[in-house]
Amino acid sequence: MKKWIPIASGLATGLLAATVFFADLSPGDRNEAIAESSKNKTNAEKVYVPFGEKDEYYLFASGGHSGQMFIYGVPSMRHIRTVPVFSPDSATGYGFDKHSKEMMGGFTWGDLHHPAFSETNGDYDGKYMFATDVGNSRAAVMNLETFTVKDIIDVPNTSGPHCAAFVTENTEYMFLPTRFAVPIGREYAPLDDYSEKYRGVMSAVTFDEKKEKLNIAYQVALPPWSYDLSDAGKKVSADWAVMTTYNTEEATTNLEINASQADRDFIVLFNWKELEQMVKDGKYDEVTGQKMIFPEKHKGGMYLVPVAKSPHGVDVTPDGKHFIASGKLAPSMTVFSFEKAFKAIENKEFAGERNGIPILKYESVMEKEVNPENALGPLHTQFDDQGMAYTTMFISSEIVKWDPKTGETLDRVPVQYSPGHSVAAEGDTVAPDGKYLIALNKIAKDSYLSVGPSHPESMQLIDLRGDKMEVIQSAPVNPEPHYAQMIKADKIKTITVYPKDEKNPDAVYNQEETRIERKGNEVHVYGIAMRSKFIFDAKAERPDQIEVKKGDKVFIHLTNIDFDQDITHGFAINGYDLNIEVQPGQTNTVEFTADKAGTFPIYCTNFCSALHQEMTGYFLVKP
Ligand code: CUK
Ligand code: CUA
Repeated sequence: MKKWIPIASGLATGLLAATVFFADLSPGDRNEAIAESSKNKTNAEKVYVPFGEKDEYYLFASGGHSGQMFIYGVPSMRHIRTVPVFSPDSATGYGFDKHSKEMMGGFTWGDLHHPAFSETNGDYDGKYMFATDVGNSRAAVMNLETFTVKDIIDVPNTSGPHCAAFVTENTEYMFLPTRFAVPIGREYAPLDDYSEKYRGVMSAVTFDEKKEKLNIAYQVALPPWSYDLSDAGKKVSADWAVMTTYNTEEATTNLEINASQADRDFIVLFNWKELEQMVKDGKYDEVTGQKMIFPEKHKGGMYLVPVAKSPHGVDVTPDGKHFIASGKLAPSMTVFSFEKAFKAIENKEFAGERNGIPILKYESVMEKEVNPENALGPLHTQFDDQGMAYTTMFISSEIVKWDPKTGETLDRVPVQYSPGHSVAAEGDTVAPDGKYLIALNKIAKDSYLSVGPSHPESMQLIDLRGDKMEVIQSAPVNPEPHYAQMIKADKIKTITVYPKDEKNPDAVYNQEETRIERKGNEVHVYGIAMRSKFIFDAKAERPDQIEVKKGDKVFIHLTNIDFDQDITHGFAINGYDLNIEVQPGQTNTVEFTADKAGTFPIYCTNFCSALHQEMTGYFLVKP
């Protein structure tokens, strides 16, 4: 095993590694490898994307407590777009128009931790992106033809579905375990009743692609522990999923000490096909409108695997044969075998149970413990095309490359600083690409120009193609990417304009149909936006004027009839705290009460033509 030498002597290590690496190859491969490495491209060239060309991958980085998703291009690491998911965003009018405001459900922020692509046969299909909100316990789905959020649901009985918008091989489910245990229905219960009344609920969420709606299929009432990271099985383990837990001590205060007492916590191993069958067989209770499985009452489908205390990440290998757990407090990565677990379950080799869930013996499921020398704080693991593992070391600030089969450490690279997750190209699929890895660093410190005491986070692009990992680009990012997903760019098929929807009663596609209708104290405007004017009622003396009475309920339906690439219009009423966006071909509605009398200019907020400045009108409110 190669010894880890600090950065100063890194070059010597690199040379040594290169020698070993080349010696292992056949002459042909060896020449090719030397030719490749002798191209000696500078890092700048490796990340340079010439004008007219595009990046090879999309990176979707979770925006943490911004409630947004950040879209980057790889390898340039250019920030392309911020897509609001759980928080309103005036740049796109998200949270202001009727549909997104309703989806937001009155919440004004979210904490987006884990994004996950929809999958077909274990591969990203480029159709949808799912995400979870730890802040207000929600889940969302984004359509990748338009990069817009289509549905958000509340996840009842849980508090902070931290982990896991991780999805199964054919997007049958995403499983959302709760980070904080709460009483079912979030009813009041003193913390003295914690073990008895509190629960850690896992929710199985389905997605109806036709309706673009999320639904909760069933929930499982687990013991009152904290559920952390999870991953869905693949191939041989496709019917299974795993998640880590901590605080199996059931501490209710001072968690940093009390939740770390026991030597072991658990990984929950569950068979979702079996849970699905249990629900079909009626083995559940109806609670708060949900189908809730109580394991102490209806046994089956769930098992506990002991693991080093306070585990954080758990990741399934691309071949689906193993799952690897890492814990902040124990400096090791533990490789577990699904096959061994299946055998132990078949033979009922249990070592007791907790709350009706059988405990498997550590020795009968564990395959190896891997402890790279001086590597501290392992958190999350990603994989390349050869099945090699890359684990982030939060404390020793590095990525360690290792072989899950042998446990051998193959390479290490320092990152700036304290990586939480990393993400590999196509990393959560059954066939990762192996080209790039991005370290999602929690702390940037001295990396960029200072913007005051609080610094951005940093994302560092690592080239995996050579024999040594090499950091080739670094990009600042807003707080804070917890996890990310990297997908081949050609898998995503965006549309350039919204197709006409003649069935939409709110849409108008020509001037003759524009009109303002009054029904009691409701005013409905059916207008169009086009370069470079608004037409709310073509027959009126002033077609770009809307007049209402104070107290009226106003509905403005606006269709952008510029069926033309990148011609987006905005619609704002000056002084009314309103701004929506209509993308090419789109119809959007804003609904509000005219509670202020007076004169309020209307204007287009999104640059659309040389006469953008002239794209205005008046909103008049009679007292
Ligand atoms: S978690 Cu592990 S570093 Cu995935 Cu929310 Cu942040
Ligand atoms: Cu329309 Cu600016």
